[in-house]
Order: sequence, then structure tokens, then C-alpha cells
Amino acid sequence: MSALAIDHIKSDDRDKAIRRFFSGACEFLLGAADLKQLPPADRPEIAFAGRSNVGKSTLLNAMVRRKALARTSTTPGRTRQLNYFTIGDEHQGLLYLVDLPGYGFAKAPRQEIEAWTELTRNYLRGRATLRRVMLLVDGRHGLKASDHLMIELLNDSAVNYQIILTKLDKIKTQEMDHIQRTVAKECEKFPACHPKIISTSALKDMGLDDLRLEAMIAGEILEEISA
Ligand SMILES: Nc1nc2c(ncn2[C@@H]2O[C@H](COP(=O)(O)OP(=O)(O)OP(=O)(O)O)[C@@H](O)[C@H]2O)c(=O)[nH]1
Ligand SMILES: [Mg+2]
Repeated sequence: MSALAIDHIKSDDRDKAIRRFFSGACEFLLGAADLKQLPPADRPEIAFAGRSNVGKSTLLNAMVRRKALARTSTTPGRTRQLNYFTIGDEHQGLLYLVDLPGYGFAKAPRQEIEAWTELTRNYLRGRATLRRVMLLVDGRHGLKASDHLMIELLNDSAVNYQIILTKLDKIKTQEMDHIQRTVAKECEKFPACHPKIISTSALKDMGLDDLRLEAMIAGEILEEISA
């Protein structure tokens, strides 16, 4: 399906298209603990990566306006698989959203960290239809050592990624602006990193439309706005 040409339509129409796409059909497809279990690479996909507890599953649920499509937890490290969700239909376009296992969990045994790194590296390198990784970073803390390792993996795999700051509701706007500037500075030297950082709160429904728009552009459902 070709992307909708939206550079000549009003932003109202674009917002409606975004809303329609994300309130339509969306379902959990499968959890893959192994790359052999991945679904056929027959449509674009967007993956959500980040430290354990950063809010990946919560943000995914908020994007698709479902409460418990992706399982959330107060216990870090609960999502251990690549969880695949399908969204859209033949008419609007189809997309996979992938909830990746969290990293940076201090108590994880070495073997587990190695297994995670191997799985993630192979996924990033081998998934031809992966269009963008949304790299979630806690808005209170900015980039941690484990995020830098993830960024290294992304840079090595030449996968496009975009930083999404989370939990905006927990800090003052000024602090978030400061973190946003600091992270932008740290990432400006990486060509695969999208220059636009999105600040979000799943709890307060902030930044979600920006994120939905970016996911639709990256997933070739909507074309980039030239204006
Ligand atoms: N205040 C606030 N809390 C949030 C927000 N998003 C997520 N949380 C909370 O953060 C905790 C972790 O959220 P999850 O979505 O399970 O985090 P995750 O990144 O999927 O974690 P793993 O699956 O362990 O990697 C939960 O208690 C959420 O309720 C947010 O926007 N604001
Ligand atoms: Mg999760």
C-alpha cells in the first residue's frame, strides 16, 4: 500500500488519520524468545527499546489506547521476549509494534545479560523490515551507561532510532527541557539518531500524538510533512 500523501492536506485531516489508525484494530500476536519465532517480515515494524521499568509497555498501551495489551509491571525485567503487536488493516496499512526486553536491570545475572545482548544484536542486524527503534529514556535521569551500550548496538547495526523521554509528569517542564538538551547534545554525532526528541507522559497523555505521527511516518503509513 502506498503512503497517504499528506503534505497537501490540512493538519486536521492528518490528526484524524492518526487517531483512526491508532484506535483501529490492534492485537497481541506473539512473544518471541528466539529469532526463529519471529513472524514473517511482511510489513514495516517499529520497536520500543529501553531500560527495564522505563515505561515501554505502558507507552505502547497508551499509544493504542488500550489498558493492558502489553503487560506492564512494577517489577523490573518482566518483559523477557520480543512481544509483537499488529496494528492497522489492509486499507490503512499494516504495522508491527514490537515491545523489546528491557535492559540495565542491576540484579540480572551475567548469563541473562549476555543472552539479552545476543538476541538484541541479532534482531537489530537481521530484521530487514525494522524501520525505526524508539529508544525510551527516563526523563528524570537522561542517558545511563546501559543506554550508551544500547546506542552503540544501534549505531553498529545502522538502524534508525529516535529518543523518547518518558514519565514527563514526574518532573518539571524546565528539568525535562534541560534533559532534552543534554541528550540531544550527546546524540548529535550519531547519524542514525533522529534529531527530534519526543517528551512523553503515558499517564497524562502528553507527547503521544507526536509519537504516533513519528511511528506512522517511520512505518510508511504517512509521508513526512514537507511544510
Ligand atoms: N508516572 C508515570 N509512571 C509511568 C509512566 N509510564 C510508566 N510508568 C510506570 O513505570 C512502571 C514500569 O512501566 P512498564 O511499562 O512496565 O515498564 P517497561 O519498560 O515495560 O519495563 P520492562 O518490561 O521491565 O522492561 C510502572 O509502574 C508504570 O506504571 C508515566 O508516563 N508516568
Ligand atoms: Mg515491559
